[in-house]
Amino acid sequence: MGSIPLLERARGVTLGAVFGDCLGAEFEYDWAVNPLEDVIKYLKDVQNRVKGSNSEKGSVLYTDDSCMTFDLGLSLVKHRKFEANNVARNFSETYFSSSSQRFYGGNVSNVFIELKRINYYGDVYGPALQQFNGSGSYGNGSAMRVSPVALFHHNDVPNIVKLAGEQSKITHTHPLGINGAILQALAIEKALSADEITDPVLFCQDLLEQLKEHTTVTEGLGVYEDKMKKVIEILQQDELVKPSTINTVIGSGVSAQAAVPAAILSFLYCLDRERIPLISNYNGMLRTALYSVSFSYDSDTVGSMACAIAGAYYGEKCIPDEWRIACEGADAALKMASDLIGINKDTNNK
Ligand code: R7I
Ligand code: MG
Ligand code: MG
Repeated sequence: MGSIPLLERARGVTLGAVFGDCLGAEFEYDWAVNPLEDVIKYLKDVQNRVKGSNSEKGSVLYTDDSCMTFDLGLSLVKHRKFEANNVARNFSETYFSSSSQRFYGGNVSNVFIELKRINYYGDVYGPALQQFNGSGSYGNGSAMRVSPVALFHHNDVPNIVKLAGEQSKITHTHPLGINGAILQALAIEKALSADEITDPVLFCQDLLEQLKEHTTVTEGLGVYEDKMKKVIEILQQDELVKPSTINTVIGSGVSAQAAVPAAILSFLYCLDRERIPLISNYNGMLRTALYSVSFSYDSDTVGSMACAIAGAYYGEKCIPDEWRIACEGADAALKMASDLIGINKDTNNK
């Protein structure tokens, strides 16, 4: 994969994030008898629809995952640095202008209401601290939107970790929420920097080591240690691991400690083309997308995070043209990646 240019891979990250969200939104909490077959059918149906029509551009809508990714990424592009108050404003204003169609998390709206009340002024980290009687949210909402951080600070792991954590704290202050966002950002960065991943187990071990080395939030790290151990056990199994097993062993629901490891597993599990015979004729990006979405709990979010990691490795061209046309926000996502990588290059050249 080393031959794929950085820009193509960076654009694969943001397009992947939107693609996984759009594909997965159809299957959120949709328990089917044959989930993988259903996702394959939907993937093809949309492709056929686009081929037969000129009016399908942007017809598959994204959800809060992409809303918040744009809110964060476009603020980084505009200010060329992290401005917490501006990011808080973007999160909240987008929510109030579109919440009913975007399926935001159940409790995060309280943060947006309070941020609006203080007019995004002063301590914008305060409202999130009040969530869940003061323990903060461990929802996956701060991990699902983190991909711009890996592009903005590409090649700079300490700053990726710092910014992934800071942006989390605007809405998610629970240690599991913060470390989930950091782990997801590190996974994207690692995939973006990898020539060829020949040892998925080592990839997992390195990721966990990076998280432990760089995070300043040590509480609850054991939860991620346990989860990543389970991811490794699944990667080491010879027999096919069904989506239902992932749901039991790792989880794929709304918590960061389920969704982030599930996304990482999806990408790594599908590196081997032959592993899941039903999808062995698809490219690595699509294998990841189909498998991650088939877990069918928080499928838009697991799909979005898995495809952001896969996009970093395989690049933007692995996403079919028809889906690039169908996904709402695809062009904006590609432009955002180009802008973020441009800033990253400028910063590194200084
Ligand atoms: O994390 P968040 O932004 O939600 C993101 C998810 C993604 O799947 C999106 O696609 C969207 O569908 O929602 O929103 P939060 O409201 O902070 O957290 C989501 C849910 O996680 C909450 O509604 C709770 O059910 C659960 N949760 C908790 N439950 C108990 N105790 C999060 N933190 C806690 C907690 O501390
Ligand atoms: Mg969503
Ligand atoms: Mg979701």
